[in-house]
Amino acid sequence: MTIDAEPYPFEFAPAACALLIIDMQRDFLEPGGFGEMLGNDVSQLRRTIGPNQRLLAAWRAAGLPVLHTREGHRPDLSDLPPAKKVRGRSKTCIGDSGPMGRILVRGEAGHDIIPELYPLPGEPVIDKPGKGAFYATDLHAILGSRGIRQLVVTGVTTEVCVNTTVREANDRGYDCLVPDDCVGSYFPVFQEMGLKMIKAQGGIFGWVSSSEKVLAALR
Ligand code: TIU
Repeated sequence: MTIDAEPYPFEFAPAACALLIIDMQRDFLEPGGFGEMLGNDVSQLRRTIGPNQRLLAAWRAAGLPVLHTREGHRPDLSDLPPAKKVRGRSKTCIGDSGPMGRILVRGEAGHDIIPELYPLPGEPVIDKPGKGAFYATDLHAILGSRGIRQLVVTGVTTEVCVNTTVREANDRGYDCLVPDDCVGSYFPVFQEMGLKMIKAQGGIFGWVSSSEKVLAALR
C-alpha cells in the first residue's frame, strides 16, 4: 500500500507505523502560554487542530498505535538547561507563573495536551525536556519493542520540535511522513521551508503529504 507523497510515494506498512503527535499543548496553542510569551501569534497553530482530530480518529479506528509528546520540565527545573531558561531575555521564562500555571512545567494546566486531541488511556505520552522527542526520553525503546519502523509525524511547531524529531528519527532508521496540514508554525515562511527541507534531495529526512492522502490510504 502506498500513500501519495513528495518526493515520491510512501510505502505504507500499517503494522509497523505509528502516529506521533508532537507537543499539541495548551502552552503552545492557547493564549497566555509559552508560545505567546515568545511573542508569537498562536492562531497560526490552531488550524492544525481539525486535521489532527480527523487523522487521530481514523488512526484509532484502524487500531494503529498512537503516541503523544509534551515539551516540559520537572517542577524543580533540574532538567532545564540554564541556557534554555535565559534564552530570549524574556521577563517571564520557563518555570515562572503564567495564566495556565507555571510555564512548560509538568503537571501544570498549560503543559498538558489540548482537550481536542487528548490521549486515551494506553496511548504513551512522552515527556521530553528538549525539542526532539528522542533526546533524553524512552521513545526509541517504546517504538522498538512494538516493531515500529515508520512514523507519521504531526504537531507543532513545524520547524522546531517537528523538524528536530523527524531528523532524530531519520538518523535512527525510521521512515517519517509529515502531513502538511497537520503541522503548524507561527511563521508562514518557516512552515513552507520546514516542509521543503524534509522532502528535498530525494527525501533527505522523509516524505511530505496531507491528512486527506493518509486518510485515503487508511480507508
Ligand atoms: N517556539 C517554537 O516554535 N517551538 C517550541 O518552542 N517548541 C515546539 O516546537 N514544540
